[in-house]
Amino acid sequence: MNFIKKCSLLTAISLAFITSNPSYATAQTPEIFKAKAASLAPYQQRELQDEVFYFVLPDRFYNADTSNDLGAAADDKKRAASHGGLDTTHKGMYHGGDLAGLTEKLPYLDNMGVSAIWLTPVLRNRAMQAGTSGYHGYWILDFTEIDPHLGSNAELKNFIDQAHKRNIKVFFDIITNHTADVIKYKECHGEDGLGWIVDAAQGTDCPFISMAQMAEGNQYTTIIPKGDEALKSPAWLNDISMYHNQGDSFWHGESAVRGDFSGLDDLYTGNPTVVNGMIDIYKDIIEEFKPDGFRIDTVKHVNIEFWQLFSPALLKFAKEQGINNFTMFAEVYSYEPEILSRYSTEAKIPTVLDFAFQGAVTKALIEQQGTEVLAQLFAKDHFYQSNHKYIPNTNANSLVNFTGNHDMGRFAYGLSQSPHNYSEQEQIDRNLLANAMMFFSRGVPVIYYGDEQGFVGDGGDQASRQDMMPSLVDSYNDDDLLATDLTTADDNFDTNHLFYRSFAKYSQLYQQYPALRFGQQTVIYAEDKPGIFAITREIKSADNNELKSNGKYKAQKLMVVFNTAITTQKLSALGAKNNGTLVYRSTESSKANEIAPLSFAIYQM
Ligand SMILES: [Ca+2]
Ligand SMILES: [Ca+2]
Ligand SMILES: [Ca+2]
Ligand SMILES: [Ca+2]
Repeated sequence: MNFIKKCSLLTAISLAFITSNPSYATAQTPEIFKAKAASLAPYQQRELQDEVFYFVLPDRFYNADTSNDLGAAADDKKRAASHGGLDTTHKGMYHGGDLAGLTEKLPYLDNMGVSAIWLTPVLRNRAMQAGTSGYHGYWILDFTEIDPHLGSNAELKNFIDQAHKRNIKVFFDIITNHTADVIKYKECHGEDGLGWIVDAAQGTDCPFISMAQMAEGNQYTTIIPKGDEALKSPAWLNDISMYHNQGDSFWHGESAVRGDFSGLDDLYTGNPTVVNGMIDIYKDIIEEFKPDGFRIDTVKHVNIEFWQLFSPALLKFAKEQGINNFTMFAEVYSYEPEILSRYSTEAKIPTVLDFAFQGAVTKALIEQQGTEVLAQLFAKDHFYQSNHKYIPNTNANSLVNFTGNHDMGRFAYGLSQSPHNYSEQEQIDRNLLANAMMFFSRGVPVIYYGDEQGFVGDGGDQASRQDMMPSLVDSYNDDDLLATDLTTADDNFDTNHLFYRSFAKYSQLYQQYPALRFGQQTVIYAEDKPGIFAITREIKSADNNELKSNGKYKAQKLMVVFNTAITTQKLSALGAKNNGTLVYRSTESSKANEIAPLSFAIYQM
């Protein structure tokens, strides 16, 4: 679609800040979009709720150093398993992006208002497994060094230094559930562990064997293929007794915790040696790199008792290392607040990614369910209330919001697949509104890399991990990106993209009004069909004492009104005499008391 045509369509919904600058499609100096409020506190003093996150797969971002594209040298005896895997035309292989590339592109992120970067795992991976590569980082062999495809330990330190100089935090994505797939079972992979002897009709899984079945003498015969005996680091990870060895998870019951994640060696996380070994591994990472926090992978697949020891130990250690606001958030793949909240309360992890939020926004803006689905979600926020020693006053404000990710796919993909057959313009409007809900409802926003450039994708997993640098993957490059004429075959660091600019504006508002970060949320209006959803965010002066390091905030109350309908809605629906002073609205409307279709407005009360 021609971009000029898009511009004319955009006038109906144009963001106010774009309206005031009609020449936005022309080249600008990126610095003029610098969105961060001058008042943004130094990173050492900020809490999780202060952050605007950017979640990125370094391999798919920017390749600033082609000399590391093949990873370790083929003749590097210690690291040969981390050599190769490069195929820039294949969505399941390494594409060359690296830490040097991320460092070079920090201004691009800074200017969008990003205050924290979450990297997919950067530790050294097995380069190849079952025909695809470890470009995503989730197949760790060596927990003590950086994957050579991404750069060196020194380059990671430099990246963090440069980010900190821009007042941007860096979060690592960590894994304790599994390592790369090294251990095999003779019953599935043969005597040498190199093949597959499972009945083809059963697929290529090694069926899970329960503990009850093991007690009856039914168990797998483990084997490490010749030459792979010392692949992992630290050395204790090469001990087969440190793993469950029960075959592949089918994601339910006992198998969800003790099964292998598609062959990835599932650690025996009930064993004190493993608990202490993992605590030591990540203490060393904290000590060496001084990251600002961790996102923890596959948390639901590890027993709760492990987290009860692991989380307090690391939070305490980080504090001792001088990282006062070090924090962690968990990936618990569940849409139920009752289940999600177990991990931020009982398991003692500070907070979790809010899959339930993602689910509710999908229902409201893709499926066109009533805005009451959002009210129903927030009605369960009390599940997150906790107050234990290392995590005082945890509540739903610290949940980590997102609209899509590298596993489930992008929000834009969900919209593109809707049976409602949304026009491109409506897909754009609905994306903008979903992002606004992510920023201005309670919870911390995460921008999934590429969303700011209108990436869509053909699905989840590999299909949602497009390149920001010019791509050679056909199934990416045939996508129709939103609000641009570019494709993923082009360089996509466009600081004039409508979505990039909207994120910059949202970030600015988020940083400018403490109530949008710390204010108690109250739902004041929802309905059983698409229409208005309204909340207030309030910091009462009495709350100040409860804000552990932010007692500085004055009382503040904002109202945020979203319109999920394709018709104009009247503010009078809220039944209030005084709706406050307009702070911002995403779409101009002819009357002050109206909210344009698929738009939102913020008022100060
Ligand atoms: Ca590279
Ligand atoms: Ca395995
Ligand atoms: Ca497990
Ligand atoms: Ca495609």
